[in-house]
Amino acid sequence: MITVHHLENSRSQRILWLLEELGVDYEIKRYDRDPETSLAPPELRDVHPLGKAPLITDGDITVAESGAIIEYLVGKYDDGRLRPAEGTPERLAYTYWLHYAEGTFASLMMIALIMGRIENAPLPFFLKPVAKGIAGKVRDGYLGPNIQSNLDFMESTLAKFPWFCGDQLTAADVQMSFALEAAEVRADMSNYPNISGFLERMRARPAYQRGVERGGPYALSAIGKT
Ligand SMILES: N[C@@H](CCC(=O)N[C@@H](CS)C(=O)NCC(=O)O)C(=O)O
Repeated sequence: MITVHHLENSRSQRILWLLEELGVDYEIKRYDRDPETSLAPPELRDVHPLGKAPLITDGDITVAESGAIIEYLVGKYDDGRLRPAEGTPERLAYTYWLHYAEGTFASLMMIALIMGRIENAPLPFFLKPVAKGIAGKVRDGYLGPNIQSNLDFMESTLAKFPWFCGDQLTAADVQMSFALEAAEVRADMSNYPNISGFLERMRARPAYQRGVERGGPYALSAIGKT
């Protein structure tokens, strides 16, 4: 039996969605974030030294890092539905989006979150303008333009097809879902109807809904909106 070590309001939600799409039996061990720091509790380090979610255990095997978990689960349980065949353009797109999600876009969402935290930190009044000034420079000079060019790029991809690799949902869409859910609350998404359509299609899937139902309340922090 697979155990998903699921941290509330986190990337591990997408592993629940994937397992529901695959129709695989699993159990959930739920962990709460520290209410002050939002960090994972130390018990997650008993499962893996880095103590980050998601983690899965399958018998003696522990897998960390969402892309690796997705590849492990798809390799073991998919019948060709959620990972395009080797050697096809769809497979190359699958590999690209699977890596892009964490390798490029999620880090921008993380920087947005950190800038929001810096701007809202409880500092003495005379330090607040300094913190806001530094965060503002990062936003204007790096974060804002990069978020925009990445959203434009995803928007143009989703103008061609309903899912990132074409007409069929793949596990790369599952991997992309978390960073786009974060973008929904941390960026201005009003000019991105195709990305909004992707998120709507995702939320309409019974497997996604079952994953949310089993995972418990799911809401991402809006702190860090650009
Ligand atoms: N690239 C890793 C990121 C893992 C990660 O940072 N997970 C977050 C959850 S969204 C976490 O565990 N945060 C709590 C903490 O850092 O203590 C993955 O995709 O698995």
